[in-house]
Amino acid sequence: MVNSVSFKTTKSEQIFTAAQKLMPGGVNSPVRAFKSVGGQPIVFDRVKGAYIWDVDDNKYIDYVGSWGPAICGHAHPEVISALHEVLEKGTSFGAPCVLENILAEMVIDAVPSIEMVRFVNSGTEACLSVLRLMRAYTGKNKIIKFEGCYHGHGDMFLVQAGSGVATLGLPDSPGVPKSVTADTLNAPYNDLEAVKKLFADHKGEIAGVILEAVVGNSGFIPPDAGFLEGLRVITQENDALLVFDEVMTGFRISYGGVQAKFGVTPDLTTLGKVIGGGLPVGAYGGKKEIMELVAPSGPMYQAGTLSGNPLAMTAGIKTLELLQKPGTYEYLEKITHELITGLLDIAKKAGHQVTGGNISGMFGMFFTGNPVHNYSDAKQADTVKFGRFHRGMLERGIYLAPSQFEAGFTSIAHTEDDIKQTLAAAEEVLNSFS
Ligand code: HOZ
Repeated sequence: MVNSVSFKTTKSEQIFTAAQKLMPGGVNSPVRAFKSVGGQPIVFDRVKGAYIWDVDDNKYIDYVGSWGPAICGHAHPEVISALHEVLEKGTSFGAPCVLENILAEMVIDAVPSIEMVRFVNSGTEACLSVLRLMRAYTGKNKIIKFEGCYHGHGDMFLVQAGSGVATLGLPDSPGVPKSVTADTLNAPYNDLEAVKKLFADHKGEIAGVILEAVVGNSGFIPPDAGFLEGLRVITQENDALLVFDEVMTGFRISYGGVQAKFGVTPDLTTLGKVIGGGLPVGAYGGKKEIMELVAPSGPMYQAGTLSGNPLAMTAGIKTLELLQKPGTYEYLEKITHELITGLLDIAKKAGHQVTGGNISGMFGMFFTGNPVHNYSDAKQADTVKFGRFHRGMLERGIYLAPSQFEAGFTSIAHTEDDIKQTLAAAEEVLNSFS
């Protein structure tokens, strides 16, 4: 493990300097560029279990987990060995394979709302497709989303979005015509009255409501008691669909996602991350009656050359098999709760105003003393302090998401000792600034 004195990132710096001439901002996805926390991003070389090593051979305890997929720990031996076996048969068929049936059955068995599923290649693709389906099924165009929720980079969703848009403090993106977002209505998360008002103001025009049922893209924000239940009632009363974007939370908050944990069943669900076990994947699914509108069963068109890819299906199947072992979610809850309560306690004792929490292996801490119920509350957090915290932890071998507006993730590979080491590092860092 590195310490703040021995921390050297010479090779990372060289590679990232070269990358900046080759790719916009030197990266292929904005948040990882470290823009909001300062310093240069670390260039990584390899991963294993709860750890990640950079090109200078510094080892870090990893709480990003490839932004969620690595719930069993990176490069789990069973996932790697299953991949080797399938790799020998080739990398892509562009045609049906039995692995799709296996993963589809596992998803349908686990996720209460899903009776039929379509695999795609990313969470963004899943959300774009589900949006088309919401409109195709209801014959209505408007949708309600929530400020600070992120549903990928589709045009229609880039209005007061979370994740990189929030991290970089960007306005709604240039290149998205106003006409395309004219049907996107935004409400504050956890605000049922605002949702009721939108339905009243746009009577008969709203196809449905889409949300991160537990938010991870404005930092970690759980639903208030009754919020998800309230949305279920309001959408039913207005002949509108309820859609849970569980790209981040599916198979993480519980095996059946937020919907199984909170007992609220949406009409449609999007998935990604965990179900690909670290390979590119996404999925959308829901009631059979709705899903049968998708081509070639029905007229709503959506397609993909690499969809149902055998390697992605294999990594997904193995990952879900591993998650089915008894005690998985209890363990994730235990270590993640220890981590977040420890961090909050240390921060408060060091004189910082903080708030935060976790559900299962998803967590977050904001540098504000006020409760955070929505994106406006999250924006009150002190991002300069977060930047100092992030840098100090990095220099001590702890890799946290480089943004105040991203949730953190643990895995079943994280040990009690990893948590202790993380808290020891936090003790030093949080007492090093006021
Ligand atoms: N949108 C993801 C975070 N919520 C991925 C960010 C990245 O890979 O840089």
